[in-house]
Amino acid sequence: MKHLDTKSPRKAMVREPGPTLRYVTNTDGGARHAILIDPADQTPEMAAKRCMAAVSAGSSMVLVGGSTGTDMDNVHKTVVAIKEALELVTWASSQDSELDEESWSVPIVLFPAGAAALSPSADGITFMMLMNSTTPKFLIEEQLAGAPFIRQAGVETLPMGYVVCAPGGRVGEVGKADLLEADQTERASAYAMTAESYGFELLYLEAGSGATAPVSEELIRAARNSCNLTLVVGGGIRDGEAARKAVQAGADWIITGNLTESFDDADELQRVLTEFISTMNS
Ligand code: 1GP
Repeated sequence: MKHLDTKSPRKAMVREPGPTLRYVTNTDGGARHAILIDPADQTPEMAAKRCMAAVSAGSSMVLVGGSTGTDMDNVHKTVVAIKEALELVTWASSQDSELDEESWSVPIVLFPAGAAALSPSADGITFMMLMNSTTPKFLIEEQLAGAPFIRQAGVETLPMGYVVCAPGGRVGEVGKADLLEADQTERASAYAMTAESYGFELLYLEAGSGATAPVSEELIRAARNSCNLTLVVGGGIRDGEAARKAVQAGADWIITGNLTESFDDADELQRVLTEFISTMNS
């Protein structure tokens, strides 16, 4: 094998993990919760209000995205509104020794349907391959279309394998996914090994937004035992007990979308999520 000259300019191009990837993959403190905001379902103001409630309840990341109805305009406006709200409270807490500045400083990460729904203002993007899609569109084409914009904007990429499990919902349909059934543990293992071999850092097991049943514990456990990736689980998780089961099976991150969107009142949402996160980690 030919060795690279260490003085070559290529050496300078070796990419170190950025701050968002380091934050997301640091699992020392146990499992964490992230709120998923779909810009097609709410105004940027309502999104910001829900995020503030979620972060004060202990959520550790904001994902922004949705399978349908998102575009550059609504995604960007939503990211900016959330960012401004969180920055304001981070600044306020830096002026007040009673408040914890760190806990407000959570990343806003794009979770895009494709290259046409991005924002240059996000802290990161789940740069993903929908690994069990049957169409090149979600295996490589959207990624090719989006990469130049992402590089130009300087948005940090979080390399992620994305696997849609039954029932799969809208994302399963749109993504033309060959769904993993609840007992297909060997397939889950193979996807986990493949994701790790590709050099991805995260693996997301998705049951689909609003799924009637979340990803099975068997699939989560099979993936957990087959790789060292940061394991993200979402879709159909409506209460802390379901989240706790996913965490016990090996999930590092629990994502909820619908649960959060069912509350307009910030105080109520904060109460529900505080309880959710406490049960999840019990
Ligand atoms: C969807 O996994 C997420 O991509 C969240 O699903 O809306 O069912 O919480 P829910």
